[in-house]
Amino acid sequence: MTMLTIQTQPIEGQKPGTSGLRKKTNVFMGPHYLENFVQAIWDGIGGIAGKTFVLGGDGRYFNDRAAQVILRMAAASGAAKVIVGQGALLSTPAASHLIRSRGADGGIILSASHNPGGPDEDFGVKYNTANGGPAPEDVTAQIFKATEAIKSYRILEAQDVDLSRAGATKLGEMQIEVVDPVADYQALMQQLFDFGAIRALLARGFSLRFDAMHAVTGPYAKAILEDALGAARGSVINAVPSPDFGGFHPDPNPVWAKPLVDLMMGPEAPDFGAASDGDGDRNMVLGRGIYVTPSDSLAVLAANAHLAPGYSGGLKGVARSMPTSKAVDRVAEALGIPCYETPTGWKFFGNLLDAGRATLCGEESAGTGSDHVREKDGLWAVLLWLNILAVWGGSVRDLMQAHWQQYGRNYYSRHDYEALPAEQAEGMMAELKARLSDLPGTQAGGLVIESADEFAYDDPVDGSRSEGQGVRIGFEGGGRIVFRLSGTGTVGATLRVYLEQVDAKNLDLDPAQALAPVIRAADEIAGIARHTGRSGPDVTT
Ligand code: G16
Repeated sequence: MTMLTIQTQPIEGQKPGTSGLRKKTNVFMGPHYLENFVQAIWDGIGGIAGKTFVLGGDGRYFNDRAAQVILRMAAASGAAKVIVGQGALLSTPAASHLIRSRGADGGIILSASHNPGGPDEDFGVKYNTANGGPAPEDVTAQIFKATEAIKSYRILEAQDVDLSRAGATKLGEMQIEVVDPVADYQALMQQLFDFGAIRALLARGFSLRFDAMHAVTGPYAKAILEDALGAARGSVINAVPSPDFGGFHPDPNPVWAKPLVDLMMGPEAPDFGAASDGDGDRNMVLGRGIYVTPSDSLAVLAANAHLAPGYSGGLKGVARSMPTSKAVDRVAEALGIPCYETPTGWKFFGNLLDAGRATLCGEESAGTGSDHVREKDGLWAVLLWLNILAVWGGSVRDLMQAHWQQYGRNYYSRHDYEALPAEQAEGMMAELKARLSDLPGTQAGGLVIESADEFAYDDPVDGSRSEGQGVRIGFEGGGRIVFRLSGTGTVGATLRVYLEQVDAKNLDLDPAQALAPVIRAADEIAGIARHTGRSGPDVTT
């Protein structure tokens, strides 16, 4: 085996976004693109000699090839060991768990999450640190700096490593351990949840449908929901990971998981429905005839987590991303625990979880998780729901109704305007930011604006400050709009408009109706139609 040093030069645009570096697959497959970024990771973290890493991905197109390149580059730079998921597969939460449980120095996850996969779609590379979580901003800044300074990368000339079977092997001097991607994760779930109670619930005829969306959660959901818990065969659908996710977006929301939503709203609905995304960290939850917004899911899980063994001691605190609805805030208040508001991006929860300040975290973008790993975790959320329902005894609808009666209801929706020309989206945001100080006291959509600012986050653990994290508009009575540009898209700019209205009395309104004044206000305040020329959002969730 020969160690090669390949001359290269910086490639523009290798700045990690909200969650790693995401680009079109053919960009990643271009000359030196993946190699430059991987070498920049090694350089950005101060070298990898003698270190141990975890490696796996969501099985999308190029996952297998990229894994082989990364193994050869890790061996060439002196890594001691890489623990790889069989077939180069690992869900994001399972990778996070492996990094933690094996005491690894970090890990690389190959995924563009909920973005579609295939030769013409998206690919991504994400670096996680030793705590199992996404690299924080200071680390991604070092990696980006290294992409701008790179002159060469090191790679071993070698045959592919056989990743099709679990077991130990070597590449040059580096050890490779190929592991069953599901086993360790399943053991962790068994520690956190009362599998006996869930099994009994399912044995009583409680029916469920889990849509793995042709993505990585399929094998996990089959093993846990069907094999271990006894859900009827066929309860997990689209369970075989495919490189292009069957041609769909593996994004568990009412748009991309419409067949599941239709089923849950129809006469044949099972008791419980759920879906997960490309890399298994997102979740969507539904009951018969009811869709649970991710923000509500976080609030309900926080209020009832103590019903599951892993959380029976109560929660130390909760955290939500800024655009996530404030439903969980009232639960935290009632429980007498702190509630943290962080910028969008799971990486911002890491310090709070590590410091023991928060136990549960969640985001409007279909993410919920806890301190069991340092990523959001789709199947974990499903199991916590099932454990709660098994103990609580009622349906999803009953649980939501009881929750809203106690805490009031936060009607919530997100409007996405996708693939906008970047200058157009940035121009709109700049105009909006310039007007912020004039807005309080004025009216929009018939609502009185109470506050208007741009969110900045001061991390209470390490004191770091993150500015420019989205524009917040607050209305009298508790309504809210947040405007921000996505950090995960790969084409142009995506404008996200987050809409929220609180109602303590009317708990059964159509969300679109409850939110109508806030939606009108969003356009009046930001001039969305004027700037974008669009009459409405591309995706409403
Ligand atoms: C990632 C991040 C999340 C974030 C989401 C959307 O999720 O981990 O924290 O909420 O992107 O981010 P944005 O609004 O910037 O597009 P995932 O599931 O894509 O890894």
